[in-house]
Amino acid sequence: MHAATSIPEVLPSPPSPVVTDADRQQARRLPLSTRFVLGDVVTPVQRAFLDEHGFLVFGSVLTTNEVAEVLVEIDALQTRWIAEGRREVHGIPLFVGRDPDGKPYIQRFAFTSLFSPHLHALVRDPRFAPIRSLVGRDVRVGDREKDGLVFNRNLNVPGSAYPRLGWHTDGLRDLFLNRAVPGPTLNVGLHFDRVAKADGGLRILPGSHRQGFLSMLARKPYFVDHRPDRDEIAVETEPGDLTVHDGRTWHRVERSPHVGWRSLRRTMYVPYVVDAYAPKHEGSKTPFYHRLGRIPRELRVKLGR
Ligand SMILES: O=C(O)CCC(=O)C(=O)O
Ligand SMILES: [Fe+2]
Repeated sequence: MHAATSIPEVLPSPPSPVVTDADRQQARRLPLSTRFVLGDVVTPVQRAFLDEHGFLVFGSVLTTNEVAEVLVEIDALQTRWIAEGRREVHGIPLFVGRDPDGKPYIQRFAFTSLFSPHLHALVRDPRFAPIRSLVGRDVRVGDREKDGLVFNRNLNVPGSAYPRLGWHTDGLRDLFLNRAVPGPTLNVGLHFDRVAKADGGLRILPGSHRQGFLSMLARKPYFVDHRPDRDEIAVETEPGDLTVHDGRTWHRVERSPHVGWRSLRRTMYVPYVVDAYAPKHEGSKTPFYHRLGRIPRELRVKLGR
């Protein structure tokens, strides 16, 4: 038995909004670049926009101060994990590359809320209750599930372990984890840098979550395809913005055209989960897609490509 594997608390969330045809029509008329305001509840039009396009952006959900506080936590975690020579957490590999000065730089952190009380508390803040209502009822934070609370730092330098990410849906990963055809899961991201279309960043095929299982399986070759799609849109973000995307949408992360620190793009993905409790622990097996990704990534870092 492992300590502290009791099921995390179910968090309060308001009821999901009732969506009418008028709401759907209104949502369809809004530009795809709409930045919504997060209130005490998700509005029917916001829900309709997510259902229609597969994603939603809420502007300035974290304050400037909160953004800075999270970054301090992550820097502290980097110092600690580099000093420990840590390579993985609970079977999930850390992506360790080099920063613009050639120093070791963690570019994908997993399970951060297990190591930072500050982050553990932040993702339970009442302001996220409406976001949780989008995910479902009886939502918990998956501190120990999947990859936990993930923090990404995309950087475009020689030796970067994570400059970009090829086309994929997140649903297929859930398929490998659960061995079941995935229903809708939502991915909730917090953003820490100003990233406009010209800076690279998140690209999504709007509406692709509605195209069925076959499209999810085979519309593009997973992760190796980085080519722009004529139907893709760029999700532009400001520090403190929150995004929600349906796990079945096709998306990718475009490499920044800038180099060095100017290319830095930081995001945090919050695992709000409703499915059967499946915690990871020390000694958990590395999922096969993480084992697969590890080899080319570590080679790239070594060769400084
Ligand atoms: O960096 C992002 O915003 C998205 C990352 C992503 O798609 C993933 O980790 O599955
Ligand atoms: Fe993804």
